Amino acid sequence: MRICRNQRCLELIRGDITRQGTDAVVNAANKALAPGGGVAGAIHRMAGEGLWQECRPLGGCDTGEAKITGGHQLPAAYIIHTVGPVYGEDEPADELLAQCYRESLKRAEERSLASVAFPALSTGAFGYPVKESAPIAVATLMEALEQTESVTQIRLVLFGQRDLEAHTQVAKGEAARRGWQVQEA
Ligand code: AR6
Repeated sequence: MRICRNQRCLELIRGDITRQGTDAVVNAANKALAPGGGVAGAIHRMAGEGLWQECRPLGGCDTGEAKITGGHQLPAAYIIHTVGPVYGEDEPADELLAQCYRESLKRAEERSLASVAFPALSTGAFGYPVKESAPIAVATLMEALEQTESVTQIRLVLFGQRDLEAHTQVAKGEAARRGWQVQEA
């Protein structure tokens, strides 16, 4: 499913972030930018040792910030690493989560990239309930797409069917409210 306005689209799919051929993919990173579990583990495994070598000298990343590296052996040319809030610990969680999506897009804009794929940040090991995170992710990305220059295509890649359905429901509601067109896949 895609929602579009002014040739800018937010697409929602079920899939694996490591397999996306967008200009950049976003990593749900830890503060050390080290290989870990979930998305970070999958990205580092697929990208290869060169990614950790590039990440190590970057000095880590704070919650709500984003850093960019090459894509190494991923299909995407770049990886944007952002550290989401740990639910129940990092506050204000909603603002920090929105900031992760916005800061990631700033790194993409600095490189004049056109397409970026995101996982559902913070909703795995960091414990953010999808019911609460989905409206933040969708609204933040739609608002960002109204202001970006180079980025015109954003893909939200959800790992499970329930996560896809939760985000799709929110996206349809926001599309109706903000006058975006819904294109069923
Ligand atoms: N593609 C797309 N989504 C995925 C994939 C994948 N290959 N694998 C998992 N997900 P998480 P976080 C979903 O835990 O909550 C790591 O250990 C998953 O189902 O990757 O931000 C890091 O090192 C969930 O919905 O990220 C950090 O320490 C979502 O992606 C910490 O976890 C995010 O899950 C970051 O935690």
